[in-house]
Amino acid sequence: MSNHKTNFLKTCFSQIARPTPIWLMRQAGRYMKEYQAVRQKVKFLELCHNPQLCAEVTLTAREKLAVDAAIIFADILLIINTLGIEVVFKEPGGPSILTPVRNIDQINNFKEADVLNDLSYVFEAIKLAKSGLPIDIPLIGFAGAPFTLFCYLVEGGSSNNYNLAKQLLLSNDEFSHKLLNLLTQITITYLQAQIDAGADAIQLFDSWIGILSYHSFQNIVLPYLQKIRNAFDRNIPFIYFGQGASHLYPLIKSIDATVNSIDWRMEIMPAWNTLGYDKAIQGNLDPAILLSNYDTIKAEVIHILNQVNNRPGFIFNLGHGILPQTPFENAKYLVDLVHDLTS
Ligand code: 1CP
Repeated sequence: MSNHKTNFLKTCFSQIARPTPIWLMRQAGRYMKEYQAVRQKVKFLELCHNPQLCAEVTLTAREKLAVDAAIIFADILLIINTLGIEVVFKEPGGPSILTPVRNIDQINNFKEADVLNDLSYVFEAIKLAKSGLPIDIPLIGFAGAPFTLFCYLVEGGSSNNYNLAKQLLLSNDEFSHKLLNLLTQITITYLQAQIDAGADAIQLFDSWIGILSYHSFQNIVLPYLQKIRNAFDRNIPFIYFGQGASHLYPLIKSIDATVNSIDWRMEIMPAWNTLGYDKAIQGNLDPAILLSNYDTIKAEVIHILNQVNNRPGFIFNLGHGILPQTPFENAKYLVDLVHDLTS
């Protein structure tokens, strides 16, 4: 971690910092014309495998928005290549795994993961992005959480309800624990290598965790999340994002993340109260608000800031990824407004 304590890093540790730091989940993406121009030239996976381009896309989004942190351009599904599983990104349609994983023999036949070597292009991209960032702007590394990766592996892609993944999780202990354990191990190696390459903070994306009941989450998945968290130095901010997970907050609190990143479904203060005021919180503007107009955006931002009421440890963000149809001006307006209102 850089010694230079930036607003973002200070806020992760609940220290006073003004103005309020802001970055936007999925800030490099389709809504930005510079990103579209890169994607005209290369397919998504080619982009991911090209460290120069990943660094460029990371830095451009950071600069154009003037946000307080950059997030390395990559994808949560790249890691499954280390197991010998191929994923393609359809346009449109999203990720697709050619051979979904549904029985234990498949797990036994996975390639032995060589995370450092197989994902070297990500670490290279981190080094390049770091060297291009201003000294006071940190870089966030990230990975998908074990259950969210489990969902994609079992279903073979996106799903409306992840019922198949849930069915296997709840009915086949041997399969589930074998897969979750493996995903946990490679995720720890992956995130540590991102830190070693220069990432100042790490975020774990658990996009589909909200489909689990309190009891299933507690019994089956939570120990893996605790294991990942405990593998990291407490001086590196560890951010956990669970989507649709407000019913799980009493358990998520026990992960002891430095920062809890929350979606837009619940008001921020009751969420913070449950997750613990001693931990920082990140969120939680509904990304759909950015499809409206300046007046509506302003009213929602004021609503959030009024509740937070200058309590230290608040990082402004969206409650989920920015939508591809978002007008760039609206995203920029949001960032400038949060800075203006809190400086
Ligand atoms: O250019 C394109 O058409 C591809 C769209 C795209 C992009 C821009 C995908 C495919 N992935 C990404 C990059 C990405 N993915 C980033 C870096 C960009 C940035 O933040 O600046 C990050 C952090 C992710 C993380 C990610 N990928 C998540 C977790 C966050 C979330 O949105 O919940 C998930 C679930 C994915 C899987 C994935 N990859 C791509 C898509 C369209 C999806 C979502 C599919 C689905 O909804 O199931």
